[in-house]
Amino acid sequence: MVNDGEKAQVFSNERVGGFTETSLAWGIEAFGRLRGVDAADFDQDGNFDLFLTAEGSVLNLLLRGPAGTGFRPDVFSPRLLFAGVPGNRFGTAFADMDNDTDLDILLVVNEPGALVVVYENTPTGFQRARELNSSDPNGDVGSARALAIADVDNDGRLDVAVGTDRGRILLFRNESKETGGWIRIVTQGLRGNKDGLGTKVEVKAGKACQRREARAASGYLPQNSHSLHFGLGPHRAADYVRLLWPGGVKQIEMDVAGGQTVTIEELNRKGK
Ligand SMILES: [Ca+2]
Ligand SMILES: [Ca+2]
Ligand SMILES: [Ca+2]
Ligand SMILES: [Ca+2]
Repeated sequence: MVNDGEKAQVFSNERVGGFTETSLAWGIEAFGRLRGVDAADFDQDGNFDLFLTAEGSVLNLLLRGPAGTGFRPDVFSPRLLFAGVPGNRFGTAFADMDNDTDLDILLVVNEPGALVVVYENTPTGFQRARELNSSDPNGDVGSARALAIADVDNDGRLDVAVGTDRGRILLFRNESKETGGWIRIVTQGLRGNKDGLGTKVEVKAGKACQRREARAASGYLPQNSHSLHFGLGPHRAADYVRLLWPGGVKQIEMDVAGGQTVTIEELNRKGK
């Protein structure tokens, strides 16, 4: 959890109805003045990683997921860490914008000529790939704050909505020419958790094995589309989709065709 302009906190689910603060154990307590956060497994090693936006002269942070002892800074993407006008960085999201099976990073920067920048995930770190800016002829739309991801025109390419401090909502449609296959998963839980929030979803296609988690919100104030979007690169189907529901139920669907949104209902193990 990020508290606007303060330190981030980590709370561990004790599975007995309570949470304990464990910021110290995960090495998070050292980083102050943060604004936005997203968690995803960008390097596909099975551990969730964090990207945090910061205010003032504090650098943005890319932290690789816990390998036993806590999060550790990633040093391979210096331009991403320095990105944005100091004091004016807010929303962020991990998303596969080019459907090549790796997660890219979107970041509110509020630089002259760019409200948002897309950083592409490459073998040598995150590289600045493109800027999103308003083309509004009526002038200044304000400073970007929240950023949300959804495929609003359902063409398989993720689009971006941006909210500004003047109450404007800007929509940027993704019209990238060369994008790979894709599949989108909607989790539908049984009983109390109808949206299946907290479900871990793994999609395997060729060599790429991607993991996501069904969530309600992340970034800075927004809520992304609830569906989980996976780029498939050259593949047109997933070899399998594996789910771990919050209640512990495991489920696997084999050979799921891509190019579509697939709603997966939680298996009813109790038969009622
Ligand atoms: Ca990771
Ligand atoms: Ca990508
Ligand atoms: Ca890439
Ligand atoms: Ca789209």
